[in-house]
Amino acid sequence: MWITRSQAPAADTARAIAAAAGVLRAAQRVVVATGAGMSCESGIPTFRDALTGLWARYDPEELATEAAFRRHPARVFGWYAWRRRLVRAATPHPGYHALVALERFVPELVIVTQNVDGLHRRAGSRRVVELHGSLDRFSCVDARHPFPAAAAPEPAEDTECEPPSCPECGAPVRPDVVWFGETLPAQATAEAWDLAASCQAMLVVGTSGLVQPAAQLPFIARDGGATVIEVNPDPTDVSAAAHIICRGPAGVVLPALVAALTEGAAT
Ligand code: BJW
Repeated sequence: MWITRSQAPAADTARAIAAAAGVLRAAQRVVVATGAGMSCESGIPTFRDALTGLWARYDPEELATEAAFRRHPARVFGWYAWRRRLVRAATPHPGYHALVALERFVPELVIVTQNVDGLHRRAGSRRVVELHGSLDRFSCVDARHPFPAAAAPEPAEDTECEPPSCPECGAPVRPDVVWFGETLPAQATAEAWDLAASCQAMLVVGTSGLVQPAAQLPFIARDGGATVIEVNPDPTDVSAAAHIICRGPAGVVLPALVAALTEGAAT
């Protein structure tokens, strides 16, 4: 993979990338744990970036709850419709394609993501565990009856939007994501926890490590003997668990990591 001079990582990051490549080369099972920063360079704001436009006056942590949806269904449904539009307009950046390429170098590679944007699957990653649900699925707020995505309203404007009603029970329909105070999907959680405890390397990309229980994953991997590698331009709560820290954006560091593995494979 070709890296231009402007995309080349700084010298200390380049050293960390070389060390990370050595760890990945020796690993049988690798988990890539991703958060909102993974999608930043695709034009999707992180969860904790300040909101813009109509949503600027709201705190995302106060919109991402069932209580907020029940109090202001049109506001919360409209916010998610706006985010779905951003995601549909986005394309996976080179870091996503690098994670697909990484599958060639590792016997078993699994992505465990907190993201709800579906970009890993769109890029072509084969094994993706979604911990916080998906923007593309819907269910009613009371019984969680599934609701077809094709029937969900898609406002063309950045606006509040009344949610549809469940055809089975009449309750308002919500996005099938995991809000604060809700439990994570049981099967995805069990799989992620097993993988974290049994991998030889965990690459943690673009998460602040603030949100539980996903924030435990790097610590579980470390306790299980894995080498933890962080990819993030800024220090985070994950940094304490990391053996190797690649300070830089995912769209630069991940392609450089694949380039280092490719060069190593050629020699
Ligand atoms: C780049 C970059 C570039 C920038 N390249 N990087 C224990 C202690 C304290 C609190 C709790 C606890 N246990 C549970 C809680 C409560 C709560 C919680 O964790 N709160 C914290 C805020 C304190 N957790 C929950 O409620 C969870 N449920 C639960 O525990 O249930 C158990 C239970 C239930 C009932 C009763 C009792 C127990 C559920 C959490 C669900 C989180 N859901 C959300 C919303 C999903 C839908 C949506 O997107 O709207 O998930 S919240 C939000 O945060 C979203 C994200 O997936 C998640 C994580 O955010 P992430 O990915 O880390 O993003 P950011 O924005 O924080 O960080 C971005 C990073 O990218 C930064 O580091 C940048 O530097 C970096 N970056 N550019 C690489 N180019």
